[in-house]
Amino acid sequence: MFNKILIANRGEIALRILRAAKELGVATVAVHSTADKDAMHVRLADESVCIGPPSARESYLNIPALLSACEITGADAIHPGYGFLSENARFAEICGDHNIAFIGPKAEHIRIMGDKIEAKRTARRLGIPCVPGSDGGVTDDDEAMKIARGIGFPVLIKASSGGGGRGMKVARTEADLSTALSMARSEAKAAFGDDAVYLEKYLERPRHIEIQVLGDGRGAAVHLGERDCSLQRRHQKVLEESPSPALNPAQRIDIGEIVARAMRELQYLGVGTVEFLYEEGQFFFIEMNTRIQVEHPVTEMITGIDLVNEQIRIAAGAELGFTQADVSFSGHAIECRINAEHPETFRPSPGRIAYYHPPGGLGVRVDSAVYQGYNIPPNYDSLVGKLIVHGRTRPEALMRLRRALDEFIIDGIDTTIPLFRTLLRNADIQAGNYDIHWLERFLAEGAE
Ligand code: MV4
Repeated sequence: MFNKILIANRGEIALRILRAAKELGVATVAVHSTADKDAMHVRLADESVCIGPPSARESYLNIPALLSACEITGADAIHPGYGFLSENARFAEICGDHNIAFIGPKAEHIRIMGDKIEAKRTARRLGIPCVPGSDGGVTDDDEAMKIARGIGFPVLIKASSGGGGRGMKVARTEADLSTALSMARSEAKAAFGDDAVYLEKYLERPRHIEIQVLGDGRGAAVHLGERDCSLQRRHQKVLEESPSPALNPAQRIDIGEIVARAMRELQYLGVGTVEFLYEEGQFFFIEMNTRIQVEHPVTEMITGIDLVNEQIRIAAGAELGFTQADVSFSGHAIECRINAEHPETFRPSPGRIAYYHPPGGLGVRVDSAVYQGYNIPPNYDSLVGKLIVHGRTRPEALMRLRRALDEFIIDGIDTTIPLFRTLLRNADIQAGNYDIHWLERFLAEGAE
């Protein structure tokens, strides 16, 4: 096992990693920007190092500063959390070159999945069902038209370096295709310095369902079920749940087995998430994330498996230690992402938390790094915390979530808590009847 882990992140995920490290008996180093000197992760870690000014580029993304912090403190591993350097293959390699373990997948797999064309080619080779579309990148208009006619309109043009919704263009008819293609290309070039694009059948009303995986890098891998993340606004997830209200147990086992088999073949190491669009009973691969995700607690609550503990153990060379048959799923979990934003306009609301009272009781988990008197800096994302509930059934989880939201008091800033109170009274949400466009439609209609 490692002696000391440096946590290259901030906020709730830094605390989440600290907790896992402590339970493994491993010492921790927090790093922080000058804006985060009063952050809870700094206070709770065994040691801390200031690595730069508020701008993420000069602090949490500053590779030389992070390596120096390892050198100074004697840390032998880095956990990148999510965002920041978590899916930077070059950073994973650099850590290795400096004899520091990168707590994450092999650099090779991070690189493949970061290139969406390569990711899809790999998924297809591994027997994972993909959205019908181009076999690799598309360069010229005639070729694109041939493919589009073959799969049928509407089609979607995606940037290979994109992901998370950036750099996509829909072509509804043949007349739109050439313009959509050149716009997607130039936007991709400007945003990512890479104009490679590919083409897919556009699915009109899918759900976003993702499969959590865990592998030991030596051919053992399991799936830990799915999360339904269809409730999104501007490609930001708002609420996640498991199991998905749209799946039956047979469908869950089918797609889970396909993904687990693929991860065994790949000799995948660490945690990962294979993302699908799901429509009319069929799954279509879109992307794979090679990091711990914000919504991982939903899976932890129904499997009882500590995903961050597993990440650390496996990065330290441990075997998986259990098989698919040892994984069982119990009850239902739902997560709400509480942001420091106005609940209707979504305007960011940094500032001082004047009063803080988190909910508690059976089946309630709050992953947050804020506290009463804490001043939320304006420099980073607006996540203040995650409220996760578990119940034996979905109705029980929903009831518990409404109860917990009513207990949650955060004064002094705007938060999205009132939005969740509204959403959880809605009949579609209660019935699990929603797709990836549901929330935007609901908000546009004036959230009645
Ligand atoms: C799609 C799609 C429809 N058809 N691909 C957006 C984020 C990126 N990860 C993939 N995305 C989409 N890909 C095909 N072929 C619709 C979306 C999409 C979306 C996907 C998941 C969750 C929310 C979304 C919101 C808008 C569009």
